[in-house]
Amino acid sequence: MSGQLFDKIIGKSMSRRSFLKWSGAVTAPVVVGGFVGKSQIASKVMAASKENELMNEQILTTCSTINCGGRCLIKAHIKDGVITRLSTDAKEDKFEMPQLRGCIRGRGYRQFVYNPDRLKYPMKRVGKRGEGKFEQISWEEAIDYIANELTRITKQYGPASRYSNYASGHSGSIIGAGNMIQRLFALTGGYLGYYNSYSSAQVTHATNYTYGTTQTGNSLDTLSDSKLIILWGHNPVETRFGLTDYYLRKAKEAGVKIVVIDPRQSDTAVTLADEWIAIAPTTDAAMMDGMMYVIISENLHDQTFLDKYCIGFDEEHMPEGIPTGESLKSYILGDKDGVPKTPEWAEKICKVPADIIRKLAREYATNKPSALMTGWGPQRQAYGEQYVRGGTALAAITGNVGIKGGWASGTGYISLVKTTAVPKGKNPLGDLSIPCFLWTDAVVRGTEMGAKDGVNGLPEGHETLPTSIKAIFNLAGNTLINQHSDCNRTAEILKDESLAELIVVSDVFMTPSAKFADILLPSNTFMERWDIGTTWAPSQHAILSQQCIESMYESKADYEWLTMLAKKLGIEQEFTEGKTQMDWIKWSIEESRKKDPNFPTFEEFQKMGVYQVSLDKSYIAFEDQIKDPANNKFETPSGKIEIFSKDLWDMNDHEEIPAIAKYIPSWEGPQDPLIKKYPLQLIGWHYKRRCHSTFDNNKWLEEAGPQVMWMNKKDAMERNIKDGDKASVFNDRGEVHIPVKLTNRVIPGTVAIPQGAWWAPDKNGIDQRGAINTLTSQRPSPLAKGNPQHTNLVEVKKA
Ligand SMILES: Nc1nc2c(c(=O)[nH]1)N[C@H]1C(S)=C(S)[C@@H](COP(=O)(O)OP(=O)(O)OC[C@H]3O[C@@H](n4cnc5c(=O)[nH]c(N)nc54)[C@H](O)[C@@H]3O)O[C@H]1N2
Ligand SMILES: Nc1nc2c(c(=O)[nH]1)N[C@H]1C(S)=C(S)[C@@H](COP(=O)(O)OP(=O)(O)OC[C@H]3O[C@@H](n4cnc5c(=O)[nH]c(N)nc54)[C@H](O)[C@@H]3O)O[C@H]1N2
Ligand code: SF4
Ligand SMILES: [Mo]
Repeated sequence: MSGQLFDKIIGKSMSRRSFLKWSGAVTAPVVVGGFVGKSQIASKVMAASKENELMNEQILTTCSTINCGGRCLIKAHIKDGVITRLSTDAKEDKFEMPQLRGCIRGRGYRQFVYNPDRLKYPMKRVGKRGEGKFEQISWEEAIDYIANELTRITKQYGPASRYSNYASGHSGSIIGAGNMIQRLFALTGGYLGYYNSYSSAQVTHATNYTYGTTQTGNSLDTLSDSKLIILWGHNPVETRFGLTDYYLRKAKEAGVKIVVIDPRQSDTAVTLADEWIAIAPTTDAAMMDGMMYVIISENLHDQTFLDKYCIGFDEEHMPEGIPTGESLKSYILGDKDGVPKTPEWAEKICKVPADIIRKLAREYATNKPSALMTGWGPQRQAYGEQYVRGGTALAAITGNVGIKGGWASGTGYISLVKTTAVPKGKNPLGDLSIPCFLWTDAVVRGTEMGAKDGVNGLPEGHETLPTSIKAIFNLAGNTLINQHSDCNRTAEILKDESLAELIVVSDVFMTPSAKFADILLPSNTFMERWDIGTTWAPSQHAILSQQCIESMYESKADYEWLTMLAKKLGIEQEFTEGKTQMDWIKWSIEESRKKDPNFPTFEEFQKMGVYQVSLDKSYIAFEDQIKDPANNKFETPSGKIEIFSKDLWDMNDHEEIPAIAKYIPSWEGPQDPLIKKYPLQLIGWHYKRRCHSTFDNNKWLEEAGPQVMWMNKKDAMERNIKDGDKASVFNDRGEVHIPVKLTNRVIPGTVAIPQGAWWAPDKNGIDQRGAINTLTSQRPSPLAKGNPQHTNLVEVKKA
């Protein structure tokens, strides 16, 4: 290896001896970032495991704390302080207590931890913002700089100018980086908070308006009790959603019919579905309206259920003071607007043939119990709220709520294992917060943003935020640019040093966001520290994320350097309460044991690795409300399922925020006149080869899932594009160059780019990697103020 390359890989602060010690851990050609053939990998891995059998290796159970949809048991095989290989859960697989087996991303974790491109020491920007030019500094210098700048900015603009950006790279844990910086802010005057997530803003708001809670999921064992499962814009074979993919497989084995509705024939559609229904993006609510028309006009709805548990289905069950003609039934039948929402009406919009809509509606209404599970892809849309409300309305009018084998639709959250996170503390600025998606606006025009922009908790007498954001802490996230919409606009905002005056980034790699840092800090990874990993949405287990190796290079856990910063600011004791990261883990375990006596002690947890709830008894959302309504009200204002929400009605924006679920033609949807200029709809999806942008730099995973754009053969032929051609994808916001995969797995008129590739603009600003957010919009959805990142119109030509 040349000396120069060696320096690049290890940085200055690591000795050649310690480099050699761990470099043997990964197959050498991969370490240096080169391509390695499959057979070569296989033979190396085999040789390595044979060797390990002969030697004394230590095996530690652990798990990641990235936001990947799952949370699996990983066993790190360690020899001389080096992880030589990984294996996963191999216990007996039982329906009530399944194996927690790692996916392909998890099998590649060593390529994350032992990647030569890791950030190795703290750095300070020397070039212009975003140029990516830095010089090495010491941790002390970094902490001094941050402390001084934070103090100056707080004096000059007040604590509301300090913001911790949404970042999910260290989440599903008890001591996440984002929470810890907010804890530090809270102890030093306060901060501007955020609500929502990039994942589920629209679904969370819409579900709450229907059910008064987001906890609408059943335990997943119940899927095998369904007669029909409709996976609407839901792709758990790639996205996991806890153990959803596992229990769907079990349901399929039990003979349950599965239908997938998606513009793409997703991996779930290929591997689990009996039927794939291709739909035009942004038009799901129209198809749902069409289904409701069939159900109502053929008298297949569950009137008894509606009368007893719901409000707003028909004119006889409306809240007081609402004019006639505003019920769901009136809208569907077209009583007021003269437009019955027939399957034929829907077909023209959503491209699904009317007879298929009719057939699915009948099947869903007459095969009880059935589960209509709405994924979150279609809610990450301009009017995603309507799709969610439509799903819950369908579940309610067919009486599929609160029964085993049914599914209430909506968010689908359920939490059977409760862990206790390190408290963020109380923000002295109270509830002052913005929807996380509007942070770029809060940098540019914070002082103009008020309630209509979704700002919460404004102090009395204030109509708008007291200041724009001036200090951004982006810890364990890539939403500073890559995962936020409209990279080009975001870059312009960040480059302007008169707007945000301090940007601190902590990451493992030089990501597109990291390049915009003023101070860039090297984080260690989950393998190098202690935590507790909790599962995703339907949560059934927690895993002790054990430290397996020492922190590499000069990297630190975010909690460690935040403790240094707290000390500098004179609040170390308040911040740490005298606890190390490990002490907090033990504290959390004791707190969790107070809530759940079955929660293991630290020693038990270390032995077991995982605390998993056995599904001997099913959990069904709203079971009590349905069985005993007199004593169990829904948590909505009316105490019923709100098919019509008076709260929404009172917002007085009936066009964009209707009180019932309605199809609203989307901007940048098929009915937007802009489609003449940009005739193709563009969506993204959460790809199996990445966790968002995490692992984009993993060569092994690129082999498993290359970054290509799906395009229907018909659209490609019209543009003279062949399979593998590089295409230019563009709209008014930007341009992306990406190879094309010709396929009939995507509906004509729609192209699909997997989200999360690292934005790589060339000197003309054209992204060369296939980063979809070059093309997405910062316009929020009306109710939730959520990200509409699957709502885009583009044109494509040969590059
Ligand atoms: N492999 C992997 N798994 C992940 C993640 C990851 O990055 N990688 N991320 C995790 C996180 S944080 C989240 S929030 C979840 C996200 O979970 P989801 O939001 O459910 O995932 P998406 O892939 O965005 O969307 C699901 C499906 O919706 C489809 N879709 C898009 N637009 C429309 C539409 O208008 N109508 C219909 N019917 N379908 C549409 C997409 O083609 C996709 O197949 O995934 C989690 N799991
Ligand atoms: N177009 C489009 N955009 C989307 C989406 C979409 O569907 N379409 N989905 C949205 C969704 S659902 C989400 S949740 C967001 C996710 O967006 P982000 O929250 O930004 O998630 P990642 O892209 O995974 O970035 C996590 C970063 O944390 C770093 N990291 C990993 N471990 C650690 C650690 O221990 N410490 C530190 N300091 N850093 C660490 C990783 O290297 C990575 O750079 O993206 C959103 N953006
Ligand atoms: S990336 Fe997520 S789903 Fe894959 S092994 Fe890790 S925790 Fe499991
Ligand atoms: Mo997400």
